[in-house]
Amino acid sequence: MSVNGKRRLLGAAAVGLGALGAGELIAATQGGSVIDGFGRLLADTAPTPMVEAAVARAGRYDKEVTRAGVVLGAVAATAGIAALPDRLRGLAVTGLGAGAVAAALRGANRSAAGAAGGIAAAGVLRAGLRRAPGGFGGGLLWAATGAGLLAGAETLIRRADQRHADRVRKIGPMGSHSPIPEDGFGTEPGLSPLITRAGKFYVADVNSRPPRIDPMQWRLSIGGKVAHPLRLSLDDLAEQAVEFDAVMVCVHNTAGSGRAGNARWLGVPLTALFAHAVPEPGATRLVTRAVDGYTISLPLEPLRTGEWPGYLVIGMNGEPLPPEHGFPARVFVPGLYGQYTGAKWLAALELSDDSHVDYWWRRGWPSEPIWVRPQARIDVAACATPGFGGKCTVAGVAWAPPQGVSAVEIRVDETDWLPVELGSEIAPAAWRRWRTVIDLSPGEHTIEARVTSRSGETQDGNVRPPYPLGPGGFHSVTLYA
Ligand SMILES: Nc1nc2c(c(=O)[nH]1)N[C@H]1C(S)=C(S)[C@@H](COP(=O)(O)O)O[C@H]1N2
Ligand SMILES: [Mo]
Repeated sequence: MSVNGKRRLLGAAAVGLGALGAGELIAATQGGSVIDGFGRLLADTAPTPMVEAAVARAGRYDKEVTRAGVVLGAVAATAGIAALPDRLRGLAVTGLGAGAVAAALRGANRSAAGAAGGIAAAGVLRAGLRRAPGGFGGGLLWAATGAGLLAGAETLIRRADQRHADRVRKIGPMGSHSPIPEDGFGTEPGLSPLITRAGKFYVADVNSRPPRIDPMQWRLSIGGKVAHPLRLSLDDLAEQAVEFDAVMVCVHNTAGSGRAGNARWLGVPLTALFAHAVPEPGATRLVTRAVDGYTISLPLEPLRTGEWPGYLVIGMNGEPLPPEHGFPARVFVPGLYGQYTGAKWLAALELSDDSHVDYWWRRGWPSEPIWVRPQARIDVAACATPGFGGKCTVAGVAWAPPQGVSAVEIRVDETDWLPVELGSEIAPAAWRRWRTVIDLSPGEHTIEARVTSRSGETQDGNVRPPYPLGPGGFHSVTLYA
């Protein structure tokens, strides 16, 4: 490519950054976001193998990586447009602009006003590309302005999210003031607390940022194939809520990773809701519908009878659900993986027949809910005098919801499995802490852990990827004794 050609592409890329910055800032003033919308578009349309690879690599930074990917993608797309023949360029700019508007309407905080950001981005893009960017200095100015506008937009969005989170917290305590549960282990450096604080609890969803739902306006509608449709406020729900302890696990939680958390939840038993709404004959599925257009559906019968105890959850660890964990309400059936257990940010519960098609099914995941595969995680593996061998502490958490954990064992260098001490069980569906002290010879050792559930199932060591039935394999760490 000629020097001029390269310069033109770089100049166009700079214009792209400027246009995106302008659009994002305008969208942010209207409560929306072009970038989050494009991120959601990506999550909704990327082929499943690509999503799986991205989740595996990005880990807990998946949202940041998605947003950065959108910015890079927009910049690359503008450079690509500049390389097009003149007659196609106008068309491509219009296409990208339309994409930006569609994206702004798609984000978790979909706002019609936010679409103004998309329109602005398209306008700036068109004008900027028409006038050949004025050489190196001009390109730099576009890029710097774009970066500045993006930073401004990010600040506005963060402030709005913070204000919303503060408002949610001010709703006040949710649940009894029952003391924090104890398992007899106290605190141990490096060992997960029995209850995962909201700020430490993993966040997994298809959005870049949580929707901001106004607690005063919000009502949950329970409808579809029911004899008595209901519309309930947060206060109505709080009256009937009970507390329960349970671990929530993402299907992407491979051995040893942190996509699992244990909390004291507050929720209305689904059996009580169904008793009020009265399902009609022909209702076979409970569709949990979120404000962001996401749905998860569950078979109705086991939930109606209580065979699977499910809850409409409104509180977490004594507080309202934080925005990122689904404020104002979510459905949770302990023992089912997060992506099957019910939607966060509920708009409606709908009883339907089998014709409903779920978000994940379209993406190739099984339609039957997947139960959490029992797993033991090693949080601590440390020796008193590294280099000299001797006493080493190994500790962690294990879960087997909903039946509960009956035993955890570890093994050193693939020798015999050894039992460990268990903390007391606060609830079968919750995680259980474990620890042991072993004597090791000086040098490097491999430690593995496995759990046995109360139903008698012992974790096997077969390594499986999360897709399509949940991950498998032992958590294994290397310890220098
Ligand atoms: N509305 C909505 N609900 C959702 C999701 C989502 O993307 N959108 N993701 C599900 C998945 S995959 C998981 S693992 C859990 C995660 O809940 P958490 O973020 O509170 O840990 O929420 C579930 N509920
Ligand atoms: Mo998940």
